[in-house]
Amino acid sequence: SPVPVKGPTLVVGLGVSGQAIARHLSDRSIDFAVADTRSAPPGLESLREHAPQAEVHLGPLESLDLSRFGEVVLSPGIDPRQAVFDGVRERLVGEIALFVRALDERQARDAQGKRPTLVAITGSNAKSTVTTLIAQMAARAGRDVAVGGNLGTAALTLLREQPAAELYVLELSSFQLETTPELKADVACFLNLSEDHLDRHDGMRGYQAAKRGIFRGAGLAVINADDAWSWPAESDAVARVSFSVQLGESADESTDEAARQAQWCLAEQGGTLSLCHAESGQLRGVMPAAEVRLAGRHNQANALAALAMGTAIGLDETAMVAELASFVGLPHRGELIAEVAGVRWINDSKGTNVGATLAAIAGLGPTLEGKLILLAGGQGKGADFTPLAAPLARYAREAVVFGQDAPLLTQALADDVSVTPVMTLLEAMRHARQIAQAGDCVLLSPACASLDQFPNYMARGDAFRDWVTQHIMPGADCN
Ligand code: UMA
Ligand code: ADP
Repeated sequence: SPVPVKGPTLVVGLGVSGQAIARHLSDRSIDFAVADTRSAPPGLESLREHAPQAEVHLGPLESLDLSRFGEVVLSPGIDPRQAVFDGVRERLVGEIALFVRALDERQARDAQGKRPTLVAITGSNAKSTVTTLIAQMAARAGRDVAVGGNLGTAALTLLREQPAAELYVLELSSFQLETTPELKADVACFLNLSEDHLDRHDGMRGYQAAKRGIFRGAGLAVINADDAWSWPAESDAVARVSFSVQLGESADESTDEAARQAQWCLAEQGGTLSLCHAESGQLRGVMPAAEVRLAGRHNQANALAALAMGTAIGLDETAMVAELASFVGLPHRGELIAEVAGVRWINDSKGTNVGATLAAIAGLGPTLEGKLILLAGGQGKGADFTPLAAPLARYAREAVVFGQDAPLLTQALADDVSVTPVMTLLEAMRHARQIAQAGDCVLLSPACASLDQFPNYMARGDAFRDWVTQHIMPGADCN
């Protein structure tokens, strides 16, 4: 769509996205300025190198006259609801809007009107896992695939560095989707929704509405039959395929009916629990569930989502199954660090909200001979921790809670499970070592952000891995 107002483009934010946006505009000789509220944003030096002519504004946006700009392109870390944008609201877009426009332009230039395939994934949890999985399936099936978005490499950087890719796979956050007028994905997958980022969205409904943006202009919606929050709105007229890991009846009638109708599901095939595909009323086993390398029921859901997407874009099933049998997952997501004296130590530091930690407990709990020792805590972002109480009562020996919101966790859990509050992750690990018995699993899945005690979730997971490697693994000292 054409830019409505004349004037240079304003790029807001100079992080990973802002730098990619600036490059993209430079490449097209589009006149632009950059603003960042930070005094020393990460991309400043590189911008001065490749676009020395660009005007740069650092500090509060209020001191900038926004009316002299045309389009205003926001980085995802910038909240578009801020009053400072009131006068330019209809001119706000995000990086992904520019990405879609570039695909449009490319298609218009192509002699055959060809357009690369776009697969997009959103949800509160499992985005990175499923995005990586579908991209690796595609690579294994021989596709020239580019993968990124919220996962790490900005979408516009992919376009620049892999311009000839036939398939773009993007992980998209609610922040990226709310500034994308129409994504036009060939396949748009909404994995699940649970409380997160409620500080940036107007409650669960607002958060859901932002994520539903993934369906705008989509060819096919891949949705979770077991999570009604992931379903398109009535007004989203879009074809859909769904996946389910529900076995039998549940407490929720609306998802019961949806689960029965899911095209991708779990079922017994010849006495073996299998990932199955229902085609024209016939259920066919695609692979035994136990052969999916990633552990737990939640990862079987992820596998089904990837199969649904891969099938929709015509990937070879043998390649997809081979990938599912070998993909060991990403670091910090249910990552097995050690198994010593019958005790497994698992790093799920990316479990930064209650939904992720619930999935990890429900996924691992039933597989244990012993009990779970959960290490949780940090910044809870205002979430309600009480949903953790019932699964912990069932599977846990103890919850060891640390960090800023340890008192809130204790309050929410102590009636149902034994809780030990400590100050730090280090103390939590030491305590876990003392109480663990053979058959147990020590699970770091904090249900919280790490920022009170660590630079990010990766540093938190690294601290866990390093300590386990040094103090638990054979040959380690015993301090
Ligand atoms: N910031 C300012 N002032 C500014 C601009 C940014 O203070 O003017 C702050 C933001 O509030 C934020 C930080 O700087 O705390 C980074 O913001 P950004 O918009 O510059 O972020 P990028 O570096 O462009 O990275 C973004 C995504 N980050 C966010 O959405 C916050 C990255 O996802 C993503 O990998 C990258 O684009 C490429 O697409 C990270 C993330 O944490 C991993 N995402 C959230 C999540 O997964 O939960 C949504
Ligand atoms: P995201 O990119 O959405 O944060 P990740 O793939 O990084 O997702 O995984 C984040 C967390 O979600 C991990 O802690 C993981 O254990 C948990 N998780 C994985 N699969 C699921 C699922 N199907 N439902 C809920 N949580 C899940």
